[in-house]
Amino acid sequence: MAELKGQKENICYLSLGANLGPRGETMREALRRLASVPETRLTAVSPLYETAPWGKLDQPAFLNAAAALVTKLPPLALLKECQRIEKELGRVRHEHWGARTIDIDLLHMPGVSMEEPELRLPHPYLTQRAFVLRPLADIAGGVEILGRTVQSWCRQTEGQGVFPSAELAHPWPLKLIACVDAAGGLGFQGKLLVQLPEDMARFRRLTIGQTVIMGHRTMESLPGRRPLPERVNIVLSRSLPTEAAPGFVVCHTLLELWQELGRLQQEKAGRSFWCIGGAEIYKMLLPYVREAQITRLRGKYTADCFFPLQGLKPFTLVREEPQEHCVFQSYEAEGRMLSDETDGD
Ligand code: PH2
Ligand code: MG
Ligand code: MG
Repeated sequence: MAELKGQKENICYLSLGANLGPRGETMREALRRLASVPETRLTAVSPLYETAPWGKLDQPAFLNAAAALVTKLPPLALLKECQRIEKELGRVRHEHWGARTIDIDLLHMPGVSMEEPELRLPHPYLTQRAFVLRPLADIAGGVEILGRTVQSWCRQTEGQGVFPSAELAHPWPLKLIACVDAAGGLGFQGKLLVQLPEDMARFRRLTIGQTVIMGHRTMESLPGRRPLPERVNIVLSRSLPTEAAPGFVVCHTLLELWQELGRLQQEKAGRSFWCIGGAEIYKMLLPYVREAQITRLRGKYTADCFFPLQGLKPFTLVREEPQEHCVFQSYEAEGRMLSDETDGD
């Protein structure tokens, strides 16, 4: 194997899989913990995939993803860190290839080949498994392993039952905040329906120090077209040129947004990412939202754009706080947090 000097940085590609318990939450938590491994940076995460069990068929479907780390740790030290995270997240080792709350495997470190009892690199089944190759192709399609690119290995495993997982495709779930009238109205002629001091105070309290994600038109509606102070301001727009929005981070695709959120997460863990509208952005990002704070205005106004209220159906209303002119509602997406985990489901 290549000598890994203490201070040299190496790339390592990993595979994550879960098929017991709240799989999406566990995967996200594993990624957050990988992002805080010492001497290591998490540099890329694939979307999550829903995959048919491979090898041992009589077990629940998996969620799988791939991630890339840049690390100064030697392979066995990194393996130990992954095993620690598996254990912390409730991994119990039963049977070979059996069901698990979380599995984190080292796949490949360019330039490293190793055959130790604890660790073989590249991973011995890598080239046969679509559930590994498909997510890996998203973040490292051009990388060569055993003389062929990941993309090319991936094409050989087509038909193994690997599907993008719609609502769980992002490791850092979003929050959403909106102010709507009785009919779901959001705004009229590019402006909010009303400027309600209690709602504005709530918005400020929740988003200050955090990241806000908005569409092009919402950005245009901000006072002086300036970013909201004391917040990272992201604009998601297919066509807005980066230089046309000083003070904003412009993302042109969802993938760019996920990459930006990954970078921000790396910079400072525990930040919330608030989707603040408008209508199109709410609609596009709602599948990735885990918490929604909705201010319901009591009256009905003239509106020309609307919140996708039917999108809140899978959510549970967990709190209602009546105010003078509105009601503050808090919704949570289905799916338990790690801390309430009981048995596998
Ligand atoms: N992991 C296994 C065995 N089989 N199948 C899928 N779909 N995903 C996995 O992560 C997986 C598997 C052993 O680690
Ligand atoms: Mg495995
Ligand atoms: Mg493993």
